[in-house]
Amino acid sequence: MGTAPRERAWWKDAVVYQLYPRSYNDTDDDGLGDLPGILERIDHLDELGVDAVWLNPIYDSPFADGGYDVRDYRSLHRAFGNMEDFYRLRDELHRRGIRLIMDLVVNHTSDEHPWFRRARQNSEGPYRDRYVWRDGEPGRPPNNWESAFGGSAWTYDDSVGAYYLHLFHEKQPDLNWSNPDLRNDVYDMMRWWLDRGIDGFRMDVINLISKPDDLPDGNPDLPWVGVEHFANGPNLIDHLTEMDRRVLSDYQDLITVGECVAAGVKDASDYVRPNGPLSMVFHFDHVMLDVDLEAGWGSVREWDLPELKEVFTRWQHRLDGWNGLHLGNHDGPRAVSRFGNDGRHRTASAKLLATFLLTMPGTPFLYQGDEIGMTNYPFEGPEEIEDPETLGRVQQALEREDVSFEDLRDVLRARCRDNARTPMQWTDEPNAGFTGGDPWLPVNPNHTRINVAQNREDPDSVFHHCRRLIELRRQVPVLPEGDYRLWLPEHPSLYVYTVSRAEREILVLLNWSDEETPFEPPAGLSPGNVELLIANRDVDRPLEATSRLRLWEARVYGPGGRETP
Ligand code: TEU
Repeated sequence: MGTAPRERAWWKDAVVYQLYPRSYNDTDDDGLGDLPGILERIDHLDELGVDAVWLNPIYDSPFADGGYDVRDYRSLHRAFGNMEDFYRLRDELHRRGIRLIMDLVVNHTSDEHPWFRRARQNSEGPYRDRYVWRDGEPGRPPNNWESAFGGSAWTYDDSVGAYYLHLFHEKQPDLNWSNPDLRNDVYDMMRWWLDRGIDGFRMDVINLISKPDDLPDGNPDLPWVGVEHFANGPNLIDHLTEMDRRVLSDYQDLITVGECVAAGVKDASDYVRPNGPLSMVFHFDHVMLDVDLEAGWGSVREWDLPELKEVFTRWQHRLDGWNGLHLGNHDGPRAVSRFGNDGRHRTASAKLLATFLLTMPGTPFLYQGDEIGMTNYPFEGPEEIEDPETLGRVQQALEREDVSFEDLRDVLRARCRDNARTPMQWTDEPNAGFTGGDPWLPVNPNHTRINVAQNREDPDSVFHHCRRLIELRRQVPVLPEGDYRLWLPEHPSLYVYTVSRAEREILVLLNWSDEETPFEPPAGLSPGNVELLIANRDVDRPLEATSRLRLWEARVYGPGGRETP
């Protein structure tokens, strides 16, 4: 550390590891990962060198949607452990300088949450208004909005004689953020966790919390009908500002990451502007590239590299605030299967993707398993799937059209959220060392080749490449906050950019393709006195003498001599 006091927020220099607890490591052989399991593997996180861990929900839940259906915000699901386990994990992470980020799921609760149970029971009581109800006839929902998991977003509740809104599973009724008591209770709950020493929240679909009162029909041609009304809604900014004033601003040094569906740079700029309520957002623009907007879920669209460059470049240049960066999470295919080549060039392409993620300005989130290049799962049938989104969508497709499960297999293999949720691959042993019991989701058969143990032994592995990149990011302060500039925007297979600040410039060369590709430094790009900082293949020539980049080759150049941050 320099002598000047650091006024900069810690999260600007951080690399965050997203950890999906259910699939990380199981210590009691019930087939589900647990907090003691994370603790057992804490050295893995430490060696990788990450600065923070975001845990997907570990709250008490019936698990209709992987824990995003919370039954009790203030207790943990038994399978994960108890609060003692939580405190131990928190302390051991903190002892290693790793911060802890929890998932905040407040667009909806479980239908088993006491608020919803009371709301159902008593039309006069104070809880009814905490959810979004509308009168209606069975079979004629209040509007055409769709659930993200297929079908109408409305379920008729016989006992109440009205419809309730659920933008996700029918066991996830949406909360009514217009209700001040609800907001107070949410803020109290947030304080409860912050007082337990956590370092921030990742806020689930936070830009969906404000719905317009008149609930207008959505454009039926959009892949998620109604999204133009329920995303970035009328009172969203007010709610976020109030949350900031009433809770967040009382705590120092928090990270707040808003997951924002269907938010463009303009919307996002309002949420992350300096001193705004959120530190950063996750947007979906790059993960939507393979979605055919007309055909929706049941198709996979071919995308090309210039489109991907355009997305990242737009966010780098136009966002008025700090960027959150990710290439994958628990909601989709594996990064290497979606953006790389998970066949013959898996190792090289996984390293290229890590090079990209970890040299972009902003805060990178590395999803568990990507540090060893884990791939999609070869799904054969619906019995291997737990994900309610995939099951809902498959059912919808089978009902509507003349298709069979076999017809859907390719789409499903490309899209299913369980691709990212299969157990972490620690070893080549049965169940990949994840559990001594029956894993809740099948373990990818490729764990015999792709696992942490093997990665650690091999100095050329994806793991060691990620580890070195994280170290490099720490030593080169230009990277998190420099100015990004794209070169060769239209080149179909090379992604070339510079990140610079003051006199320092980092050059990143990525051959994002299966072909060896000629390379000539573009006019105007004259990185003088450059040293190779890291590469994913042996580099036998200096930059000036380089005329080709090998397939999936990634190189990072910068000024010689590293700075002390
Ligand atoms: O995801 C938000 C979301 O919109 C997802 O449905 C995503 O678009 C889709 O899965 C992509 O295929 C968040 C959580 O990350 C997800 O796990 C939850 O299911 C969802 O919210 C509801 O809480």
